[in-house]
Amino acid sequence: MTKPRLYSGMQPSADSLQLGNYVGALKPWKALQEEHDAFFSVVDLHALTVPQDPATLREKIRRTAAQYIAAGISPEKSTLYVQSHVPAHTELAWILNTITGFGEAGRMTQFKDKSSRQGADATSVGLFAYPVLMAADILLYQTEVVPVGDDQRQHVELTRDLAERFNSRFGKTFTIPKALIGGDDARIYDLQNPTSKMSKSAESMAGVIWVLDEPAVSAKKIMRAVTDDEGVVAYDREKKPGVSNLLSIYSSLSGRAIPEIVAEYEGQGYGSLKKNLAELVVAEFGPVRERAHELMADPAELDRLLSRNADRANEAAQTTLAAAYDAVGLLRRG
Ligand code: AQP
Repeated sequence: MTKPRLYSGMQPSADSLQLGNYVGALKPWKALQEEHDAFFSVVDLHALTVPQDPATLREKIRRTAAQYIAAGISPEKSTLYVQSHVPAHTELAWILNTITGFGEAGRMTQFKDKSSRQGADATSVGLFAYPVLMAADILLYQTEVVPVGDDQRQHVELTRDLAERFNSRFGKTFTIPKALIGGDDARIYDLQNPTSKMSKSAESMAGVIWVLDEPAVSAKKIMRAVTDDEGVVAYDREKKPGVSNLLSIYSSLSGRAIPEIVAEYEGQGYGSLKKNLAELVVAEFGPVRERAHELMADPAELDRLLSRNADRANEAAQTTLAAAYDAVGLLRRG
């Protein structure tokens, strides 16, 4: 029996991925690749929707790919490639742009958030069209399952709407994908600002745990995480966002349920919870960091591996792109 097709990606927008990317994406991807025909992309074209430094972007793309592999994404079991190596992404995005309403794209909350933070002058058409490129990413592979964080739910809904619209106007061309959204526990918040999600582009790095951080640096950040004055280890997102976030991280890395962890730390202050969590993070990321550095030490081999995977992705993508071009009535090259 063929495995269901799965697609997901991450932006190479920093030197290292952060703990939220690891818990919310990489860890579930690793498990999902066993039961799916998975495509995992380093979505470099998406990263260009906000300013990037050309001198460092190339390196960030390699580093992101290396971290995928180091965290357990297998380039043999899965197709692990760089988005810009498969031109069909932007070609299909153009077709989808022509069936996307201006108002519809303008309602995307991520666009509204990012554009209001940046101001109108710094906001590009690329940022506006980001969700349409994401729809193309997904639809190109006849994807059934899209594992993403809750913040991406609206974009997958738009993808479904565009696929249904295209199929009803031009005939069945695309599979209608479904989002696979992690639970609330899978969302990780900034350690210094525990009501904002942990993010690669956070204003301050003090509350962000990087996968490639030195162990002592990660441990220090955890020991300094914002909590509250109560001194009671309990899970309550509203009243105790800092402690609840530490518990979520603990639970997702240890695989243990939150109530069990709460019971273990009953009657103890936050110190021992933080100390043990720091040890967990260091133990989890140590081997990932080591493997990522090994891979990054041989960029030529990493590039070859990405190129082989891009060939596989190109093959699958070309079939869908040709079908979409035919459906809208473009002339095939003779
Ligand atoms: N804090 C988080 N908790 C859980 N999951 C998270 N993800 C990101 N942050 C958290 C998940 O990581 C995947 C890749 O995200 P992305 O790189 O495409 O962009 P993002 O979601 O915007 O992540 P960042 O780190 O905040 O990047 P920047 O700063 O570049 O925008 C997604 O599946 C996401 O849900």
